[in-house]
Amino acid sequence: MSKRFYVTTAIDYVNGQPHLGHAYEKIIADVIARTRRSLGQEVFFLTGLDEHGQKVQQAAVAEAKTPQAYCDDLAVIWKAFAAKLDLTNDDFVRTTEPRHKQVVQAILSKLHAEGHFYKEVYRGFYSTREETFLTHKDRRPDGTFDPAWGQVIELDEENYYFRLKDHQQWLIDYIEQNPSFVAPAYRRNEVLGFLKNNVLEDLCISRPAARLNWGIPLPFDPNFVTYVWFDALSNYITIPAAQGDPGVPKALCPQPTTLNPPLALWPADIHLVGKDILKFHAVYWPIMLKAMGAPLPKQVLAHGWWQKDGQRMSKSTGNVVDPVAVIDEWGVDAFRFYVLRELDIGPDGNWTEASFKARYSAELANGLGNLVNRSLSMLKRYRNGVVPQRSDELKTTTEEIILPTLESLRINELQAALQWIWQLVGRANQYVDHTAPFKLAKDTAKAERLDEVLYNLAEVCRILAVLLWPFLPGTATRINAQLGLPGSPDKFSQARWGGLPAGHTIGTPAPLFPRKER
Ligand code: ME8
Repeated sequence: MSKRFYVTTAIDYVNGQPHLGHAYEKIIADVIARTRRSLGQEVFFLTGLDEHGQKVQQAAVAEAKTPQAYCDDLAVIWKAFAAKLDLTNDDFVRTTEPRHKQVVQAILSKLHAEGHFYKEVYRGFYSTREETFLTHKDRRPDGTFDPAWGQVIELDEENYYFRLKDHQQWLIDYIEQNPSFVAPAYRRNEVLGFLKNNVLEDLCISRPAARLNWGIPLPFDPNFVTYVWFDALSNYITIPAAQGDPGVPKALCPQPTTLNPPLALWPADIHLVGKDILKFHAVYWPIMLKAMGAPLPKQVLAHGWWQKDGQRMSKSTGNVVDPVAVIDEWGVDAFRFYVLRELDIGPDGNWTEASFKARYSAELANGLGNLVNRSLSMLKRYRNGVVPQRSDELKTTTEEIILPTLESLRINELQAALQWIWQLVGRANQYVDHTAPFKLAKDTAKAERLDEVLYNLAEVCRILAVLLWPFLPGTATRINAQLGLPGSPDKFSQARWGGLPAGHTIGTPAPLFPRKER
């Protein structure tokens, strides 16, 4: 039994409709999952919804629904959204599912029994919007709180606390000894800076049921529900635990696995998250896991945030990008391409309609689309669609691109991989211009030369489909079909020069990215 490559995304709050930021994160995870599968690894890709807590409860009340009915209705939309993005997630977790709740309670029982929690009265400030306790350090010089915290109330209540600060030095040492645990490197430095310059507060892991009842009851005290972040972070391990994963401590698995061989997922290979929730994943989560006695994930990979037209996206000002509308108009691959090509994993990005259209036109329609369409159309027209004898004229050029593309993909440099692939698109388009097959076709004495050119172009198209598969799966499959090849080009081992056999008849060429006159 071999461990699968296990990649997760943040689970989204189900208190509204999916937006560009959600889509971006899920697409990155999908490209990573597809890449690993194409490299020949077994993969498990998990995404899902964060359904408990005050925000969801309030949103449900606003729609006069029970929280569960509200979540059930929205879960349909979010699952359809995952399909719309062409995600290949292997599972979809909802934190209201029994399989999740059962393991969260097992975690809480174990940590409670082992003395990781204590009960204490808290007197102080509380942000209802962020469901977070605030301290004097969070106050501005004039004594007020930043409006981003929403309504801040004074609280006086008893809760359970997790002894986080006991593990502070251990975590600093762990991150220093495991440099790839947090990526990119500047995010790791941020986490280390935070840990070295602050004393960790113990984490409040409960909310009194009298104030908030939309949560998982504490198994050892029914007057409290679990703090939503404790509940949500646990999803990464509850799904493996629910299936009896051999990598998860037995005390957390409700029953031994019935799968043969067992599904071995834990520890996760990559937790993909936005920069705003890095502290939860790089500080709270590893300490929670250490207390559970579970191995730590290999990496927390933090991506940046999208703005639109240089401003924060916000429903109230209407400054949002609706991914579904963009996909309906331009196609899912155009959307996937833009977000991955425009923004590397790490920095913040800015969506503008002008740059979306510019990339669509230059790189997709005139770049890739034009190359594939003219290459295959000429093969159809001049050779009746029959692939000529193998020729190796573009072999070295192509191999010089395949290598760094795969290297970039192995280290999750997705933008760099796309840049390499488009170098091949550019060189092949130049090759068409230099060799001018449309002129060669007019001279029967140049038939052999035309054969060479047509072979090289068709073979580059085939290899491009293989390299593009993780990014633009629909387009890659269409290129394959136009080449008359069966199935999807979903194994990088197919990216070897000479795979297209002489005498093979291609399918019907058709534009991949229609030009839009707008
Ligand atoms: O934080 N650009 O959920 P969420 C890029 N439920 N990414 C963005 C973004 C933007 N403009 N806006 C949001 C939560 N995101 C918790 C997570 S995980 C155990 C619990 C990203 O719906 C954000 O950074 O507010 C996060 O990674 C994800 O979308 C879900 O955000």
